[in-house]
Amino acid sequence: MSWVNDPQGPIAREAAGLYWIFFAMAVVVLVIVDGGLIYAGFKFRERAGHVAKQFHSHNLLEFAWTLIPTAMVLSMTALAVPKLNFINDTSNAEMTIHVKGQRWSWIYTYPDQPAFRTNENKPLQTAETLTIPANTKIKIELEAVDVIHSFAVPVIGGKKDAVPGRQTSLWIQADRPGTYKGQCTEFCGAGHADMLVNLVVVPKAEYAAWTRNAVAEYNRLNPPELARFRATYLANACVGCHVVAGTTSQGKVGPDLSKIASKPNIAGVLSPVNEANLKRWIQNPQAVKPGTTMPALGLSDAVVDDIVRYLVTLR
Ligand code: HEC
Ligand SMILES: [Cu+2]
Repeated sequence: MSWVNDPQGPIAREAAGLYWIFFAMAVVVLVIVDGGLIYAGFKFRERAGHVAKQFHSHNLLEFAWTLIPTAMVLSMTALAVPKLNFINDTSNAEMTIHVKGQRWSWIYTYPDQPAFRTNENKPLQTAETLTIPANTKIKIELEAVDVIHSFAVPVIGGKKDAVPGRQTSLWIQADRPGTYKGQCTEFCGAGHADMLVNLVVVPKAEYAAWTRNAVAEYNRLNPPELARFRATYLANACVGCHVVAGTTSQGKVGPDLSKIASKPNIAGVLSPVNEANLKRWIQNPQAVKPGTTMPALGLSDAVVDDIVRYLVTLR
């Protein structure tokens, strides 16, 4: 399924239409230029008894090869500008989702409306997956925390850079329910290849039910008594390298920590998995396992204590 053959939303459809027109123009140019070159090469090649005709300042030819390309470029512009305006027009969106790019995951914050509010009285946030209703114009507000990332889901179209210190936006819309793959398209470091966009489109009529379930699941995985410890974990660099299911921690560089408290050991070397050992590991992984690629982050004792109190609940 590629966006040119099988576009799944209005933006990709507009872009695919243009793509085929430009492709046809390019084929015509290829045939005329290379065809003429090959024809002339044979017909006028040097051979005994034949002298090639020499000419320059041929007005008709010079006009033709100036005017035809100019007309082509101008017509491409005339075709493309209205499409670009359409693609860039984020007005009249039915829903706005805030998307934050950080090494190496996307964090989606749903609208600040009662339906999306969690037990923390904040709008629902997800990281693995962005779920939207079908046939609905969605505005995406983009922000980047660290370096430039780029949000793109080719089959439904739309692509925009997320730039630190600036807010950019685009809109997306999918014709049909399904799962669509996208990717950060701006190289952003070691975990770049894992910075995927997993877009799930549900039927419009089922979106309210999806929202209820998603909020309930979030509340189940994020009980209020752990709020402070979890917040400390989520505020630190761990999230860029580790997954904790149901949270915005979706880094794929290190092991999945969703069930760390049920594991027999830490990094294969330190057991059991308890607060003291986790603290030892986080404060100085190199001392526990020389050569490990997890860095010491130089966090204060208090911060590490909070983090390990959260980790021991993950089973
Ligand atoms: C730059 C990436 C990176 C960062 C940042 C990072 N880790 Fe890790 N972490 C790793 C890697 C890689 C491993 C695997 C190390 C090994 O097995 O040698 C690991 C292993 C672990 C383990 C053991 C997992 C297991 O399954 O045994 C724990 C627990 C852990 N990290 C917690 C943390 C916490 C908490 C933070 C934040 C304070 C953090 N990490 C920050 C990359 C990172
Ligand atoms: Cu990125």
